[in-house]
Formats: sequence, structure tokens, C-alpha cells
Amino acid sequence: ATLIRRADYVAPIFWIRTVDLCFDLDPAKTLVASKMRLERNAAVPHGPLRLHGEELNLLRVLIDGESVSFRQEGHELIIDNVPDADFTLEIRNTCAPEKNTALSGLYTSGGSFFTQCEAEGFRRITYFLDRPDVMAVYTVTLRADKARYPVLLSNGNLVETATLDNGRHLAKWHDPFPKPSYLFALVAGDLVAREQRIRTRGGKDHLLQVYVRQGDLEKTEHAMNSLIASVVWDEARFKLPLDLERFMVVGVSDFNMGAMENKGLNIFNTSALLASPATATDADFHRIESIVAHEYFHNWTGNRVTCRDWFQLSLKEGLTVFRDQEFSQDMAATPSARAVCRIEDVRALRARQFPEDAGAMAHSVRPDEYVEINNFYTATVYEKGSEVVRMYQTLVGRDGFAKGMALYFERHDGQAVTCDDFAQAIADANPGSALSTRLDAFKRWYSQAGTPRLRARGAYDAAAQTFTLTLKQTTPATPGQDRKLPQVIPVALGLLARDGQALPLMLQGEDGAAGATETERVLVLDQAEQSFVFVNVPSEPVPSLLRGFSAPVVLDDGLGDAELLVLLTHDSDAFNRWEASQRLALNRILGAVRTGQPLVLDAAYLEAMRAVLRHPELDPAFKALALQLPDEAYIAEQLDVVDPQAVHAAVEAAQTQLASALQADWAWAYDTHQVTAGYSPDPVQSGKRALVNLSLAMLVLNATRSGDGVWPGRAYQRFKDATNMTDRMGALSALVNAQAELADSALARFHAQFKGEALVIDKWFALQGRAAERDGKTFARVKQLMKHPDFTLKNPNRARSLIFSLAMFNPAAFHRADAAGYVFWADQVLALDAINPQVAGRLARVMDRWTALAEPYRSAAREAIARVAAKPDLSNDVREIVQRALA
Ligand code: BAL
Ligand code: ZN
Repeated sequence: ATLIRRADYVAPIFWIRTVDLCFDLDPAKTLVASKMRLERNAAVPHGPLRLHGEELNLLRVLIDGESVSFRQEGHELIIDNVPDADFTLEIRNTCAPEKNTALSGLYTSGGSFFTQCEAEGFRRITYFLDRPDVMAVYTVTLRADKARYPVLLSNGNLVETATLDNGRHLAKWHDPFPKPSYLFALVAGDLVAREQRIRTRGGKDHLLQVYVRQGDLEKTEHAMNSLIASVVWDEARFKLPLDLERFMVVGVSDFNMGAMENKGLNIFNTSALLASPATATDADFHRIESIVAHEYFHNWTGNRVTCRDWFQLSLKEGLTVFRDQEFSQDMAATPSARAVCRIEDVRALRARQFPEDAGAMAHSVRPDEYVEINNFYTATVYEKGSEVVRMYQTLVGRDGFAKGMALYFERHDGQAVTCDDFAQAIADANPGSALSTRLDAFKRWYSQAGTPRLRARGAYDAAAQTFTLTLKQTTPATPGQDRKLPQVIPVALGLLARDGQALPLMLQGEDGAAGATETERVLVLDQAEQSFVFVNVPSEPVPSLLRGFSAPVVLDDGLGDAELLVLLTHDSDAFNRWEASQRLALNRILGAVRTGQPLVLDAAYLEAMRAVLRHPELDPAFKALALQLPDEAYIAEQLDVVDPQAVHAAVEAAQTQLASALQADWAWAYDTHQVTAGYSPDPVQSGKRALVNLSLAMLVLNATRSGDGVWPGRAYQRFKDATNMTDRMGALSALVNAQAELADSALARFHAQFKGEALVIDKWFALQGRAAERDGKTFARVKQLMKHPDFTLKNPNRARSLIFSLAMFNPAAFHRADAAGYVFWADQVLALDAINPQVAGRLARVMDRWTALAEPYRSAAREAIARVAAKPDLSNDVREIVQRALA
């Protein structure tokens, strides 16, 4: 395996300007004929032509119609004698779609053909310069059996159809936009489409289509509505129009990712596309809306302007995640629903990206090296990358950011560029801004791995009426990066009096108006340590720092309970109100874990939580988030040495006490937030359901502990009578997580009811894999479920539903003193690696943080990783992960 370095980038020796592809589709052996027009790149020295190709059977190579000598070395086809000027290259090869269990390149699923080419799947279809800076205009002819594959799709516009001999037919597609090979796609199968014609602001007509298998059509309405909303939003917010007459979305049930933004032909994991109230939860509806938007937004951020090389992945992914997060907030509409979106995004960042940034795979937003690029589709590149884009917007303002985006497209439309080009465009569009004056330092967000620590301490001078806020930053060492320089950290803040009044925010030296009437402003920390002196502060303030989570850092503000309670009760920033609720819980849980004492929740905390739950004005969705305890993964990140069982015990104790102390309040919340109107996944209804489901979980937990059967009985009844999946899953998980007696019969009933619904059966597996552990029962059940007739490793959704649920989302069931969890992990990584290295690589990541584990977990984890690493024929994907873990 070779280590690929960002610093080694060289432009290609040839450009491929056009490519004509002809496919004779056959599951066992598909014939691919490719005819390319190549052009010397005069900017780099001449040399042999090296094409990428993997798992292919080469039949013929012609240059300008003549056969030519070539060599094959590893995964390269090398032609030494190529003309100095432009030439035509023709290649014929075959591939075997039905044997392609890696789901990269051309493969079959449910009897149809699909492709996945990002990052390097195109080379598994035909020989090519499979790199994102080589952009060609594609013409694609598909030939296949008409009865089995009535629908033949590729990128762009349909230019020809014809009936052929032997029951076959043909479709020819032409995509006018030059694109890198990773955006190529084809689909062939027996599919049906929901169609919608729309006219956009510019007066152009477009055809939107969502293709799925027969029987799934009624589950596509939400995706279609999400697509229309995305088109409208991008035109309104960023003036980015739909540039295609036809925009297609296709669902497939075997898929490695959530979805893929192929030009004009997005391919979606059915789990990110199909929804009906009976089969999908509110969270599913929300996720589908955001993924449909994400893929659609890539049409500009990714496709029209793409990445020069894969190190720049965050150029398109960080930016597109930011865009889909902004879209979701705008769709949420009310300030409170917007805050809920932000809280959920930050919670996910802290549960996934913070551990990544502290572990064996820590890498910068723009990594410096990789062995397998598939391993770098990470929370850092995506979610931290999105936070970096958000900081641009915070530093230059919303309008300034929109101007910067416009300049980016003006400069780079049709090009393959770098993160530097993006940064420069935003800065140049905002001369003199807080960004432009610090651009080089700001760009450390792309090069330095690790989550910065921000320490904030305030000192109030009553006589002078000043408040001095001292901010200090450090970033911990990460693999390969011992020393870090200060980052540019925008700190959005407000100051509150003890009664909750917002205090003025005028800094020393500012004359007149600046800060005097604002109740929120942004300080920019760009040194290791800086002090800011606020003047005219009438009383000792409680600082509300990092509002809206204005930078992806760990904040140590030194605030105690009393101050956190002020923020929880009064902060005008909903994010920091929520944060206060989490900090109050976190402090108590960490206290118990660190001292080894049993956790006993104090009356002040319980009263504060009761006040949140009973609050007359707070949004139910917000209440549900504030009353939910921090993720065990996030708690573990606060500890130098982690005993996952101790963390779980403390969380469980907190849960049980919250359930029992607030029993009457949960019952009140349950009764008063029922939704009676017809189902809609909107924020108001889904917020009520979230609070009702949390209340029910608490009530069933409390009842089960005290041997009372009333609430479990009510939960069972609700489970049976539910008219939507959110309510049904809520009641079922309340029973399963409390290990109530009725749980097993509810699970059996659920399985029988949804036998034919693969996505719902995934939920059934996932719920059991994530079920709260007690006495090893969850782990034992997962092992049993591995033998269930519905279980298979070959379908990524199914493998994830059971194995990943346990290993990634259920620390207490996974980290066992007898090491059985790690043995299971190693077995499954190896089994998956033989089928699908990308999925295996993901599972391998579970051990990223093994060095932080306490004994006996640490040694047992090391042994399991070493066992995987010792396997001789590992994929690059898994080998890179385990070798980094052991480094
Ligand atoms: N580009 C891979 C899938 C996504 O991020 O949209
Ligand atoms: Zn993306």
C-alpha cells in the first residue's frame, strides 16, 4: 500500500476532453467500450500514459485506430509510446457487476444495475485517468435486455432510444457539463418514477424524477417535496439555479453511503430516500430532507466547482454540509426550531468528530496523507469542515458570505480547485473584514488537527464597572503534529446580570455606539491569550460564551452551578441554555465517575430539570433535548482514562433518578403533549412526539424498576395502536430499554407486522443492538440475532443496523471486561473485509480511542486490533485504520 501525500500533487500529463462509453449490460460480464479524446497538458513534462484500472478484464487498446503496445503494473495500464499531440484512445474491457460485493464501481442490487464511483470506483468500470482534476464531457450508450431492464439512465440528457434485436434496447445520454469520473453514474433496472415538472425563477422548466422499485412509489413524496424545496432555497439564498432540464434521483437498497451527488443522477441509499408515516420516524423524515438537499446542493458545490485532488474533499463536503444545515434551519422557520437544529448538529459533532480528533485517526480538515481515501470521508472532513465554513460566515456576516460565494463561482465555475481558492474568494469579497485581515492564521483550521481548548475567565471590578474577560487557547498534540499555532476563534457572546438582564457589550477604547446597545457580539481570538475589557458593566455578569457554538472548540468557562442556572433560566441564546442543561448533568456524572462514588442527583438539579419540563413557554423539542443526558461518547471524551462501564453506570443512575424524581412531571408531559392532528413531520408535531416519547421512556423505566405494571401496559397498548412509526418506535424502545416484560412480545409483533419492509427490519435490529445493557443481555441478544434468517453482512444497512449499533452506539454492551465485545468486533471486521472493505473500514474505526481505555479494556482492545492487523491480505481500508491505531 502506498502513502499518498498532498505535497506530491502534480497535474495530469494528459487531459481527457471527451469520452464515449458503450455498455453492454450483463450481470455476469458487462462489456465496456470507451473512446476518449486526449490532449497533452503542456504545463507538465511529457511521459508515459498511466491509466487506473482495477478488477477489469482488458480486451483491446487502440490509439488513433491502431493497436498499440502497453504494460499492466499493479492497478495501472501503462502506454509508453503515446503521440505528442492530441489523440484518440479506445479501450474495450469487461467487468463482473454481480460479483462486485464491494459496491464500488458497477454492481447489481435487487436485480438492477447501479454505480458508485466516488472516490475511486470508476477505475473498476474501465481504464481511465480516475482523478477529480480530469474533467470530460461524457456520452453514454446503454444496451440491455428490455424486459429485465426497462429503465436505462445516465447523466445529462436522453438523446436517443432504440429497440435492438434479441429483446434488447438502447438508451444514449449526453451530459453537456464536463465532469470528473467520480460523478459518472448509470442505472439500469425495472424501476418506476414519481415525476414533477417545475418552473424556476428564471422561467426555465425542469423535470424532477425519483426512481424506485415498484411498490415504493408512495414513499417518495417526501423526497420529492424536499427536492423542490432545495431547488427553491438554493436559488433564493445563493442565487444558484438548477442547470439541468432533467434532475433524477434513484433509490438503491445496497449502498455504502447515504447518497451520491452524480451529476443530474443522484443515487440514494433507500434509507435516505423512502419515507411514509407508517414506516419512517420524524428523525428519518428530517434526515431525508437534509440528505436530498445535501446532494442537490452538491450540484454547485462539488459538481460545477469540484476538487483538484482528494485532499481537498472538505472543499465540497464541508461547504455542502454547511449549506444543508443552513437549509434545515431555514426550513425549520421558528427561532426555537432553528436552535433545535443547531443543537442536534453540535451534539452529533461532539459525539463523533471530537473523539475522532482526539484519537488514532485524528487528521486535519484538509488531510496531508492517506493510504485509502475512503477512510477520509470522516466527521472531520464533513462536520468540522462545515463548522469552518460557518466561521467564515460568522467573520464576514451573512451577506459577506453570500458575496464570497458569488465570487467563488465567478472565478472557478467549471474548474477543479483547492480549499485555498475558496478561502481566497471569501476573503477577497470582504476586504478589511475580520477574516481578510487574518486569512493565513484562519487557514490553520485546514491544517491543524485536534480540537482547540478555549479557557475563559472573567474578573469584575465593581468600582470601575469593568469586566475583563481573558481568553486562552491551546490545541493538543495529534499524531504527526506535536506543536500547534493559535487558531482564529470567533467567540459570540453576551453578558447577563444575575436576574437575566442582558448587559451592554462596549469594549474599552470604543467610543460611542459600538456595543453599547447590542446584547450579543463576536470577539475574535487570534492569539494564544488575549484579554477584552468591557466597560459600563453595572453588576457582576455571567458570561454566555460561544453562543450558537460559534467555533468547534472545547470551552472551559469555569462557571459553577449558580451561573449555569442563570444561563439555563435566562439566556436569550437557546443553544447556551441547552448547553447549561448539559453541563449541569455532565458535572454530576463526571463527579461520580471520577470519585467512584454512586451518583446521587441533588435537589437543585432535579428542580432545575423540573422547571425546564414544566416551563410554560419553552418548545417541547427543546425540552426533550435539554432533559436528555449527554451521550456516553461525549462524557468519555472528558476523561483522561475511560472506564465505559463506570460511565454507563453513572448515566443509568442519573436516568433512573430523573425518571423517579420527576415521575408526576413526566406523566403530565406525556398527557399534555399528545398530537391529535393527522401526521406531519413538521417541527411542532415532531417536538411534541419527542417529548412524549422521552416521557414515556422515563415512565416505563421508573415503573419497571419499581415493579409497577401500569406504564409498561400503556406503552404496549400505545405501541399496538400507533398510527405512525415515531410513536410506535418510541413505545417499543421504551419497553426494550427498560427491559420490561412486554418487550419481547412487542418485538415479535413488530417483526411480524413489518416482515416485508427492509428499512423497518433494519430498525428492529438497530433497536436491539442499541438497547440499554444490563447483565450482558443486550450483547447476548446481538450474538443471537447474527444468526437470524433476516440478517446478512452483504447488505450494508443490515450489517450497520446490528453490528454498528452495538459497537458504535452501545459502549456498555460493547466494552466488556471479558473482552467478548472486542473478539466479536475483530471477527466482524475480518468477515466484512472479505465482502466490502469500505464498510469494514468504518467498523474498524470503532477502536480509534482504545488508548484512552482503562484496564482491562485497554489490553484486550489492543490484542483484538493486533489480531486484525496480523491478517495477511487485509484491504487497504482496514489495514490503514488498524495500523494507525497501533502506531
Ligand atoms: N460525496 C459523497 C456523498 C456525499 O457526501 O454527498
Ligand atoms: Zn456530500
